Amino acid sequence: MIRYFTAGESHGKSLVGIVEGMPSGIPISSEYINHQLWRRQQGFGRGGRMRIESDKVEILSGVRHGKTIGSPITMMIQNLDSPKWREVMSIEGSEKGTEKITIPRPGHADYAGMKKYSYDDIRNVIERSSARETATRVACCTVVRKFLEDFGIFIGSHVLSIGSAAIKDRGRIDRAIMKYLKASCGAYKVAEEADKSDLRMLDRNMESAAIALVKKTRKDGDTVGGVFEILVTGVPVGLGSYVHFDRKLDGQFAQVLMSIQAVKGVEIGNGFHNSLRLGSEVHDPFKLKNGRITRKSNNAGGLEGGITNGEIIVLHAAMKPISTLANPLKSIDFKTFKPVKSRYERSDVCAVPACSVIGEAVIAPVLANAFLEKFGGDSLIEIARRYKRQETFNKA
Ligand code: EPS
Repeated sequence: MIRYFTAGESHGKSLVGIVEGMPSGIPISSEYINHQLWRRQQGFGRGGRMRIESDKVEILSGVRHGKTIGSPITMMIQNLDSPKWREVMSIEGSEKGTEKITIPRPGHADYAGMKKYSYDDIRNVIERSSARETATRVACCTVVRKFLEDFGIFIGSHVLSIGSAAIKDRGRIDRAIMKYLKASCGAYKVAEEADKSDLRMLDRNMESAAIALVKKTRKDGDTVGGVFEILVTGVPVGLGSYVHFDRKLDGQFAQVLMSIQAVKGVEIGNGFHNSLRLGSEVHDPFKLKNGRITRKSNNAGGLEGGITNGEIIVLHAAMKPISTLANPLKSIDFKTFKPVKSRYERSDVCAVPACSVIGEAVIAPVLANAFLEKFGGDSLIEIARRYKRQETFNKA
């Protein structure tokens, strides 16, 4: 099974990730990973830090002559901002002379993290709870994503709403998406189209409204969240389990998406909307098309009973507004226990586009592990031999 691990503080020297359990023979390059890192850094509404960082991965182990060799893959990303933080983040030596952060930001991990680890300096919490960590997560998951792509499974995403600026004409967007999905890279074509927009929105009118909203939010010293959609194409029937609660794929997708900083809601297919409708309106009737079993609709989002049903996987995730506000909320100074305004530390106003790219990445290991569970093997060649694509799709 594939596992990965990330380490590193936001303003420390570098971020490190280790991916373990990758089969051998998967072609991979730092250039391929760097493109995903670049995508994660884009989006209107990001703060000053993104003008400093230019994330590039250095692969330190597990890849030889451009292919995975089955051993753990170690990757490192330098924090270009770190020289300014050398004293504050010093690994050795005393804390003397370093300012202690004692005012927690509401909504951030600051207060709960400080209490959990008995800190008198919230800097220890800020550094690791920061969404900077997702740079390494994307690097690790991109290696896994490449494995899926080698079997024709492609992941893409786009943004549905930023605050109250939400796509209204869903039918028009769906028609555009259906056209994009015909590309050889399936759902990734949706990602490429969304990448052309500053907010990764497929509806250009809504994008303008959303950009205006982000600008106003920044001026007001506030922050704004949003909702994004992830699509996966080329997924065979039967990944996951209805037998074991912990192997149900919908549960596993929810876990990894909820693990992204600031994500507070996940929906599989039209989950919430379905709850407002009758069963006869929700469940996706079967039909035969060119000798293939398919559905008239996809309200289930490609998952029934915790198992992939061969339709496109559709996931939605909601990101709350970032909790660092330039116009801060009330807090308490834990040095004096006096009420004060919360601290402001450089941050983003809106990071929903970045979050959607992270969402694409984090679901890859869930899918890859379910794929390996069914078709497993130690090398790309061995797995390819076991995976007979035609038989695993919905043939009548
Ligand atoms: C973040 C605060 C900001 C963001 C950061 C996440 O960083 P800084 O405190 O250095 O200005 O830019 O995101 C990233 C650095 C990144 O690479 O995504 C936070 O508090 O979570």
